[in-house]
Amino acid sequence: MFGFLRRKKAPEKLETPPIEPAVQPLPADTALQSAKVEPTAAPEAHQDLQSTSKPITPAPERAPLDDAQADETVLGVDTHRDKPKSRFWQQLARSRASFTEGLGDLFLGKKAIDEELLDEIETRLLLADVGQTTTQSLIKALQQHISRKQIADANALFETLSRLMVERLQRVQKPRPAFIEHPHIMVVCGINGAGKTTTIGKLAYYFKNQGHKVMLAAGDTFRAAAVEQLMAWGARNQIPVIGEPGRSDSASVLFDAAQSAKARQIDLLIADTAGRLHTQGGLMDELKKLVRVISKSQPNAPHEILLVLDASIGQNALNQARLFHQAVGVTGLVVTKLDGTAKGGILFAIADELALPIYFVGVGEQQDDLRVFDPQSYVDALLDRQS
Ligand SMILES: Nc1nc2c(ncn2[C@@H]2O[C@H](COP(=O)(O)OP(=O)(O)O)[C@@H](O)[C@H]2O)c(=O)[nH]1
Ligand SMILES: [Mg+2]
Repeated sequence: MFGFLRRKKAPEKLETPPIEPAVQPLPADTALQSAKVEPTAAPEAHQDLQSTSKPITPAPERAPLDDAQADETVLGVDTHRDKPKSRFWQQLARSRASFTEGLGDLFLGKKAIDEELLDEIETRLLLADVGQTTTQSLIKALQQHISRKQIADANALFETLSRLMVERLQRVQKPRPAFIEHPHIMVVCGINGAGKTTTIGKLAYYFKNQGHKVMLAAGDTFRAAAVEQLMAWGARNQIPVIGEPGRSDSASVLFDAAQSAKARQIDLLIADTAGRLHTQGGLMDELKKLVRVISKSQPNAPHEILLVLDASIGQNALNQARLFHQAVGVTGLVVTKLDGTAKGGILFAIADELALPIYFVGVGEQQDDLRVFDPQSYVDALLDRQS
C-alpha cells in the first residue's frame, strides 16, 4: 500500500514520461499563433468566433459525455483500469517526490515510531509548502493519536497521516452551485499569469463536454493577446467568444456578453478579467465595478466568482486569496500548475486557513488538464499510496 515504504529514493519519478492525451489538443501557444484574429471595423459589435475566425480550424466535434464518462475524464481518480497509473498521478510527480523522498529511507525496515520519524514528517510537510500552522496541527494530531496508543507502528502512522490529510482537504470539497438561471455567470479573477485564461479554456471544454451551452467573455481588455488567447480557446471548442482586440472597456464587454448570453439561451457564461495584483487598489476597485455591472445585467449574477491561484507561488497564494475575497467575495478556487511544482502541500494550507471551496485543480496546459478536486486521489498521489 505504501509505495514509498518499499522503495528507496526514486529520482526518476521527477521525470514525468510524456503521456499522449486521448485527444490531441493543440498546445496553447500553437493555437494562439495560428489564430489570425482580425479586428473588425465596428469594435462594439458582438463578435462570435464561429462566424469570424475562419482561419482557425476547430477541433472535431466531440459527442457530449454522459456523467460516468465525464467523471472518467475529469476526476483525479484512477478510473482508467487499463493504465496502472493515471495521468493525474504522473502530473503530481514533483510534489510526490518532494514529499516521499527521504521518508522512504526512514521508514524502510522501521517498525517503531520515534521523534526522528515525526521530525522528518514535519520537515517533509514544510518542504511541500503545507505551511507552519497546518503542519503543526497535523503533527499535533498525530502525537495525540500516538499518546492514546491508537497507532502501533510506522505503517499505522502513515495510515493516520493520510486520513488526516484527506479530512483536511474534505473541508473545502464542496459541490459547485447548479446552473439554475440562464445564463449562469462565472467571473474568473486572479493575478497576472496565474492561469485564468487557460483555466477558462479548460472549463469551457469541461462544461461543453457535459452538454452545456457555453459562451466566453473576453474581459481582459488590458492585453490584446489575452483576447486572442481566449478566442483561440473558443475556436478550438467551437464556443462563441464576446469581445475583440481593441475594445478597452471590460465592463461593457461583460455587460454585452451577459445580454448576448441571455438572448442566445446560453447555459454558462465564463468571463475572463485582467490580471491584477491584490495590492493594486485601483485595479481591485475595477474588479468590484465589473462585478457590479454584471449584477445589473441579472439580479443574482455573477453566480460564481472563481479565483485562480498558482500553486507554484506557495504561501503567497494565501494572502492573495484573502484580499481578493475581501474585495469581491470569492465563491470558489481553482488551483493551477500543480503539475509543475513541488509545492503541492499548499492545498492543505489553503484548506486550513481559507474557508473557500476548492472546485478544480489545474495539472497542465492542455484542455483536459483540469480535475474536479478530489481529496482522496490527491492525497494518494502525493503520498504514493495505491489502493
Ligand atoms: N504547467 C501548467 N501550466 C499552466 C497551468 N495553467 C496555466 N498554465 C500556463 O501558465 C501560463 C499563464 O497562463 P494564462 O492562462 O495566460 O494566465 P493568466 O494571465 O492568469 O490568464 C501559460 O503559459 C499557461 O499555459 C497548469 O495547470 N499547469
Ligand atoms: Mg489571461
